[in-house]
Formats: sequence, structure tokens, C-alpha cells
Amino acid sequence: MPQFLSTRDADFDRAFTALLGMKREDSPDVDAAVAAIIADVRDRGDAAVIELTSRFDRLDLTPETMAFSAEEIAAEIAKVPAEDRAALELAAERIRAYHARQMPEDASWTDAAGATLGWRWTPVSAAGLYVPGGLASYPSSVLMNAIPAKVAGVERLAIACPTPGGTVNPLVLLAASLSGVDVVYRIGGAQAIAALAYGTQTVAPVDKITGPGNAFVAAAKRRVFGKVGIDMIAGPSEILVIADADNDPDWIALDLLSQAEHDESAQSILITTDAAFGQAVAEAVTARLRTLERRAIAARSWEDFGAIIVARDLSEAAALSNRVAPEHLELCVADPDALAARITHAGAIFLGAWTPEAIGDYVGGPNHVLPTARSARFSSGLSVMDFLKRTTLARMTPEALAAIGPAAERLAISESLEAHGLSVRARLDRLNRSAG
Ligand code: HSO
Ligand code: ZN
Repeated sequence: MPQFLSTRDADFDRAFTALLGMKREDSPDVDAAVAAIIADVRDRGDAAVIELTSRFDRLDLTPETMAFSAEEIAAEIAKVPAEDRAALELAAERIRAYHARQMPEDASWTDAAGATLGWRWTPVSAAGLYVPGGLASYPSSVLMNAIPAKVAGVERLAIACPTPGGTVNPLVLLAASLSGVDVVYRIGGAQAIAALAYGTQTVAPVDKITGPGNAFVAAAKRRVFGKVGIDMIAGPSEILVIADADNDPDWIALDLLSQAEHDESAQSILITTDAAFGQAVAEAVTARLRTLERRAIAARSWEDFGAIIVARDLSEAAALSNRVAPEHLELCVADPDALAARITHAGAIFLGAWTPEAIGDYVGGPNHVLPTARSARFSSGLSVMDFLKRTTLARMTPEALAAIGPAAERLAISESLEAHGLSVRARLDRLNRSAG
């Protein structure tokens, strides 16, 4: 059974702290194996990637078949039913429009000293997107990673997607083509991350790698960080719903289950102001778990990590939610805007009972790659910013240098960095000479 807590309970604080601290993932220690794979790919390039793909994915590749050809992509895409294509196109359009609005502005101004200052944004040149194979090969995640990169202006976009036994999800290839991906490699695991980071004879190296993956992929991303940029290391999905009694318990139960069905380690929490409503949701979850296709996964998640918390009022609910810092937060209350104003830590907020979290997973527009494991306290979901760099700009006039240069010279002397100081002094001397 999931935990049923009330903030009125004498030991609530202890129970809630334990809930926050629950270790949900026991990621196997694959770091040594991953280090060896990366070294092998750096050393032997294609040959290593081909050998590892044959071993792990039972797929025999050659340098020529490492990437899908245009004909193969077209043939796979032709299998996609028209309704699926239309849905994916709608999603792509909405995600593109949302992310276009995120593009930051360059800035430039002249300050009181006469210095012209500012910054300018430029995209990374090439990005690699990891797409898991098998069950968690989500076309929606292809859109969520690739579209922000394209909107940011990334010139070259490569996907690495393992195709165990040669099978690929046609919708993944359609999503890649709708998002403007240039190349899709049939490779996965740590070997794919190493190939994208360091390059091989066939795989051109990229500057940034994003996308979810298993323990091997996560460990490889950590290891190549520095050589390339990476996005976050995503943990299992989470949802927190704050709901008042004026909701359909079945809707809320389904929202909780929508994240529970992702993963046995997912976490779904309901905070409500009404104990009877909380009970009704618990019963609705149990009823749904009898028939849900992924009930085995969802039930494990709900029973091990699920919780229903009864709070005294919505302001207490908001404070608890802020301590959780959930990946997804639904506010199913009469005035969701007022409640949202009290929320300081959450990856994504869904306002009102008509906004199930699943809308955000697919077609809302905002990104579904979001901070998990309480990292919404200090980080944000994937955005165009992940594919942009900011370069600062500064321009001195002689007058500006005369005004602020002497302070730079003083500081250089104090740090015993003579050439620093002299580079300023030489110019100030010239100014003094021409003035005198
Ligand atoms: N909710 C997941 C993303 C996803 N859902 C993909 C469906 N497909 C993590 O935020
Ligand atoms: Zn989801």
C-alpha cells in the first residue's frame, strides 16, 4: 500500500522526510565497464563500435550501414498510420512554437564610463541525441530533444538509437525527420556516447549530447562531460498532484498512474485538503490497477513510492510541494493561479483539472525533459538554452579606459601579474602623452 499521511500526525515530519529521502534507484555500478568501452572506442573507432553493437544488440553493422539511409528512413516512415503522423506533426508544431519563444535576446549598452558592454548568443555547432531502444523508445522524446536544438540554430543534429536485433520504432524515425535531424545511427549504449563525443571514422563528433538512457548511457555521459556538454542525468519520473475535494477521484488516480506506469521507481504523490477525497483516490487507483496494461510496473511504483498526504490547507500543501520539488506538479484546485504563485520549486506546473500531465508529455508545447530527484530546486527542464552559449562583449573608448583602467592596473599589481598591469598602463601612458 502507498503511504497515507496527515500533517496532523504527530510523526508527520519524520515520515515526510523519509518519503523525500527514499532511495528509488539502485543504479548498478557500471562505471568500470563504461570506462573500458569508451577507451576502446577512442582507440579503435568504428571497429570497436561495430563489435560492441554485435555483442550487445545482436546486430552486425558495417561502416556503411551504421546510419539509416534515406531510403530506409522513407520505407520505415511509410509504415506510420496517418493518424499517428498527424498527431506527431501537431506535437512537433506546438513544441516548435513554444521553444521559439524561449530564444533569448542579445544585449548591448553603453554605461556611464563610456564602456560598451553586452552579450551575444550562438548555438553549439553539432548536437547528438540519445534515444533508447526497446520499450522506452519514445518518439515524443525525440521531438522534445531535437526541436529545441533546431530552434536554437544547431547546424548538425545526429541521433544514436540502438536497434536490438535490427528493430526500430518507425515513429522514432518520423519524429527525427519532422525535427530536422541529419543522421540516425543504429548504435546505442556507452559505445554510442563515446562515438558521439570522440568521433570515429564514420561518426562525426558533436559538441553536446542530450537524451535519456540506461545506466550505461548515464555513466558514459558523466564520463564524456567536459569533452562535450551534456544535459541532465534524468532519473525516474515523478508527479505530485495537489487536489481539493472538488475533483473526480478517477481523473486524479489516472494522473498519478500516468507517471507510475513509466517505471517501477517512479513516484506519484497526492496532497489533498480532504481526507475522504484522498481515500476515494486511493480506491480509484486500486480499481484502475486491476486492468491497466502496465499494472505490474505501475503497481510496484505506487505501492513502494506512492503517497497520499492530507494537508490542513492549500498553503501548507504548497509548502510541502516545495520541499518535494517535483518534476511534474498538477494543481487541481479552484484557483490554480493563486496556488501556483506559492510554488517555488517544480519542473513543470499544470494548472487546473483540465490539464492532465500527459498533455505536457506530448502536445502542450513545453519540454517534457525535466529535472527529477528534487533537482528542480536548482535546475530547469530542457530548453533552447541548453543548445546556446553566451559570449560576453566589451569595448572601451580611450575615455572609458582612462576612467576604469587605473583600477585594473591596481588590481593587477596586487595580484603580482605585471603584464596585466602593463597592458593597461601602456595605453594610459599613450593617452597622457597625447593629452600633454
Ligand atoms: N513523462 C516522461 C516523458 C514521457 N512520457 C515520454 C511519455 N512519453 C518524463 O517526463
Ligand atoms: Zn510520461
